[in-house]
Amino acid sequence: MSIVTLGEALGLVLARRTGGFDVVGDAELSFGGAETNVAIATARLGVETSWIGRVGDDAVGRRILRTLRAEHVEAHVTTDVDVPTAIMLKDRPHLGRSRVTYYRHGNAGSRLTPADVPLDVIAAADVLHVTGIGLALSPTSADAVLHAVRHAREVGTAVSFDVNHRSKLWSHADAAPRYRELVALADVVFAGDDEARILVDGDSPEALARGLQAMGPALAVVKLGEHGALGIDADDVLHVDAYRVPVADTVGAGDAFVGGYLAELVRGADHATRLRTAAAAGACACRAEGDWEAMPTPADVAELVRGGGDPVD
Ligand code: KDG
Repeated sequence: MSIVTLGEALGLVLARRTGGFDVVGDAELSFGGAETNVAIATARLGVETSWIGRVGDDAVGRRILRTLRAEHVEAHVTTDVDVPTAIMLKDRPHLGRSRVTYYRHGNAGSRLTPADVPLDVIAAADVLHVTGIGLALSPTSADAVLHAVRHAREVGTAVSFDVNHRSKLWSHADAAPRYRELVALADVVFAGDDEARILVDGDSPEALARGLQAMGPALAVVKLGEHGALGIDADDVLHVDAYRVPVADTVGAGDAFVGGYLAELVRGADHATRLRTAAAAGACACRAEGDWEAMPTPADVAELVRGGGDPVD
């Protein structure tokens, strides 16, 4: 029972005070990246997990690898000696407004190529998880994602795809055909309702999920943020409510949700359990600042599920 994710991890410089980096100098360093966030989530939930990516030969890259080791995520990385690991800045110009600025173009993660993908690692895993960010970063990164996905299909590793649209990286028009290609190759697809609408028409979460499922995947999950999620598998359509928790930061919640769902999927859990753990994991991730720091353990999930009742209709 194991999961491998593939994508970019990048340094994260997080302002500690409101005011914007124009004037605020007080910051902390961590890292982010949707695919490493999912990897940390599944590892904390007890699933053997690895991550495939490319980092620079620098302090940020080494910090990412050190943390992944500490989180029991096995990293299969290419170290790029020519360019640094990408970074992103996250600040709050004023109360209620959060701002992200990427410095990632041309940096290590974007230079991932098919040659960086260890096919044996994909063959050995039960699930390969990728996102639309890897498709957006560069043509070689998109090729690497597709190479990994095609190999997974050939060897019987299930493919998980989270649309994860990033409007700072590309437009809906450029992204839509690439997402369609990936959805058609996936066994399970995740999308926010706004992301699903890039690909299909639908006036309800169920219609959107059915539209995604009609493109190929057996399982389609539409994430609805504070309104929970709706998932379709072969037999049923289930809605799960979001767990109500005090929110410190919602970044990483979608990745925690995916991690919770995939951890239960590889264990062979039923649809309701997959969605319930996903919703609980997403809520846990909101309870502290940071991309991955608040990813839950099984005990955190169990505590929330016990305290919050059974939210699956
Ligand atoms: O899902 C969290 C990610 O958005 C964040 O960690 C950084 O990969 C990232 C991105 O492109 O936004």
